[in-house]
Amino acid sequence: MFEGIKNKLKAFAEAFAKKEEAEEKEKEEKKQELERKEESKEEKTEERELEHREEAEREKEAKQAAQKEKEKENKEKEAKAKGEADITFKSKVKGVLLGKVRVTEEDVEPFIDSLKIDLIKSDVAYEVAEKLAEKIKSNMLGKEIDARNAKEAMEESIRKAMLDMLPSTSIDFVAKVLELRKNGVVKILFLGPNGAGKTTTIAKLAHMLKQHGLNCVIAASDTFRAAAIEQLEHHARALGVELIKGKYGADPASVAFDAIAHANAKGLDCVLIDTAGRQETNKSLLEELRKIARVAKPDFVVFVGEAITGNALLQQIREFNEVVKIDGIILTKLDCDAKGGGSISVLSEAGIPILFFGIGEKHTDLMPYSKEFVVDSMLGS
Ligand SMILES: Nc1nc2c(ncn2[C@@H]2O[C@H](COP(=O)(O)OP(=O)(O)OP(=O)(O)O)[C@@H](O)[C@H]2O)c(=O)[nH]1
Ligand SMILES: [Mg+2]
Repeated sequence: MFEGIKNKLKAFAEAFAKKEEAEEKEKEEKKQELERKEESKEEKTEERELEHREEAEREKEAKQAAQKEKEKENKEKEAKAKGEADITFKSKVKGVLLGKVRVTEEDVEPFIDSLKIDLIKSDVAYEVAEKLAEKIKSNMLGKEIDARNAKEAMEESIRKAMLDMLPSTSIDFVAKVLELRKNGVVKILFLGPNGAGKTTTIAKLAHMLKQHGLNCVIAASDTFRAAAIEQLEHHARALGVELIKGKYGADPASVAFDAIAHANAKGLDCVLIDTAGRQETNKSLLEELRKIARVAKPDFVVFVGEAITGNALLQQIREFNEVVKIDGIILTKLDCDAKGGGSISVLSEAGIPILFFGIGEKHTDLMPYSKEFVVDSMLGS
C-alpha cells in the first residue's frame, strides 16, 4: 500500500483510539457507579434478613414450624430478585463495554481532506480523487465501528469506494477476435507513446492467440526506430509466428498493406500491426498514424500505455483517440508501478475498456482485466 494512505490509516486509528479512550473512561465510571449501587442494595438485603431472624427467635415454639416455612419462602423470593438484578446489571455493563463508536463528520473530515491529497500524489486524477473521497466519506459516516478496528474499517471503505468506481467487466479479447474472424482476416492496429511496450505486447498477444488456435502475422510497421525490426524478428522466431517487414524508412502504411495481403493469401486469422512510438503532441507523426489506419482499415485499435505514466495517461489516451478511435487499452508495466493511481483514473474516466495489464517482460506476462487486481495493486491485498 502506498505510504500516504498507510500513514493516514494509522492516524485515523489513533484518533479513534483516543475517542474510544475517553468514552471508555466515561463508561468505566458509569460501570463503577452501577456496581456501587448494586453493593449497597445487597447490604440492605442482608440487614433485613438479620431483623427477620431476630424477630423469628422472639416467636413462640408453636409458631416455629410456620416461621421456618415463611423463611424458606422469603429466601426463594430473594434469590429470584437477586437473579433479576444480576441480569439487568450484566446487560448494562455489557452494553457499556462493547466499545462501538459512531463515526461522525468530525472524525472523518480531516482524514478525507488529506487522503484526497495522497490520492492525487499517487497519480489519481483530481476529479477522480474528489469522487473517491466523497464515496469514502459517505461509506464511513454514521457507521458504528469497533474503535480497535478503525484502521480496518477505513481501509475497507477505501477499497469499496475504489471497486465501486471501476467497471466490472471488459472485452474478452480472444472472443472478440473469434467473432471478428467470421468476417475475414482480423486486422489489429497497435499505437501509443514511445517505449510503452507495444512491440512486447504484440508478441504476448501473438502467443496468446496462437494458444487459442489463431494464426497471426505481424506487420513491422515501425520502420523508424533503430533495431525495431530486429526486435520483432527475435520475438517472431521465438514464437513461431510470421513477420512481414520493409526497409527502414519505408512507408509504414505500405508494410501494413503487404502484411494484410499476405494473411489473405495464406488464409491466416489475424494481422497484428506494430507502429513506431510517438508522442501525442507530435502532429506530423499523428498524421502518419491516421494514414496507416486509413490504409489498413483496422477492425480493432489497441492503445498501449505505461501504467507508470500516471496522471498524463488519461490525456494521452484522449489525444490519440482524437486521431484514431481506440477500441481497447492495454496498460503495461504494472509490475513496476508503485503508485497505481493512473490505472484507476483511466478506468473510471476514459470510457474505453482496459483489455489487459502487462505485468512483466515474458510472453506470458499478460493479465486480463480485473478490478480487484487494480485495487489490490494500489492498496496491497
Ligand atoms: N516490467 C515490464 N517491462 C515491460 C512490460 N512491457 C514491456 N516492457 C519492457 O519495456 C521496454 C520497451 O518495450 P517495447 O515493447 O520495445 O516498447 P515499444 O512501445 O514497442 O517501444 P517503441 O517502439 O520504441 O515506441 C522493453 O524493455 C520491454 O521488455 C511490462 O509489462 N512489464
Ligand atoms: Mg516498438
